[in-house]
Amino acid sequence: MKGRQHPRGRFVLLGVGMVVLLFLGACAGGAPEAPAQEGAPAQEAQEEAPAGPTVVEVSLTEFAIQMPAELPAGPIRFEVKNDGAFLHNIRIVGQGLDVALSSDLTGGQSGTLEVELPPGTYRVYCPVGSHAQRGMDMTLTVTGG
Ligand SMILES: [Cu+2]
Repeated sequence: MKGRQHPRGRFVLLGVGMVVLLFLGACAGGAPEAPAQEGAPAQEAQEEAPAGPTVVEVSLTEFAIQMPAELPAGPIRFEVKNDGAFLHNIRIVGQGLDVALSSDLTGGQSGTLEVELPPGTYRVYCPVGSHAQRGMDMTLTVTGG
């Protein structure tokens, strides 16, 4: 009944190991790796016209915002489509910026939002009703510079 090992030490070690792995992973992830998105041919446009804005397709539904969570810094044109039935909008807040579509989109409607995003972290959400609480809320990381 004596000398029973406390398992906690091992769990702490495991936790530290995972943090180190995550850190290494974050450092190694420097290459622009396009997040796999269904049917979004966003890469071709970048190669043909490096000077133009990055075009990002955004799909709004009940209740989710579908778009990449990471984008390169610079001019970005968000092509926003309401693929749901409710009214939706998109608001981007961070780094001193606070932009949204000038009017909410009805179901099926599209809108364009052009904005120059410096590197940093932004909150992207739908300002309509309680849609953000219900899931239309995400963090956008803008990289590079
Ligand atoms: Cu909404």
